[in-house]
Amino acid sequence: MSLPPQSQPAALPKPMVFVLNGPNLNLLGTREPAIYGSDTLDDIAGRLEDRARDLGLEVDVRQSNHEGHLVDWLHEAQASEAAVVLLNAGAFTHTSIALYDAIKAIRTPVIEVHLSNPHTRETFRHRSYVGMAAKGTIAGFGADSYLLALEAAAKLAKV
Ligand code: CA2
Repeated sequence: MSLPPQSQPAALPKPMVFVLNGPNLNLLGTREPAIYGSDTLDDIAGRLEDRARDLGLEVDVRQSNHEGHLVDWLHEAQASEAAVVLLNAGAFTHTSIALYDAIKAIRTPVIEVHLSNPHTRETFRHRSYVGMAAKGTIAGFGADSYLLALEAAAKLAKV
């Protein structure tokens, strides 16, 4: 026997995954396809939303060219009890002690994501302040890096 709709328990909210993207990633798909692929950030967001639905997760995909926005969003992830953050900090990866501190300051696990593999590129890309603070890193698989990171996020969120 099924309960009348008003007596049914409310559906549990799905774990939220913030997907934060740093400088110049708004230009994805328009230039340097040999390095970054031809998908736009909107294409990647669509693929993440589809996979998140299958995994029982919600995704909130954002991009900013401003370091402080990324810091604020990391704080927001913790305050809003997001389950996991996927962070492609772009070039701030290699420069930002503010992002290192923000990742260390929150309990929310952060997965570092890169389209390319920075270790096969210029030496200035070999140091990652984000990677020094992150739970783990997925890099070098193009747009699939984000999808692979979402699989890891599902395991961390235990869905
Ligand atoms: O491989 C990645 O995902 C990077 O985070 C991309 C950053 C780069 O500074 C990191 O070392 C590795 C650069 C993003 C720039 O995105 C563009 C997209 C289209 C055209 C030009 C730049």
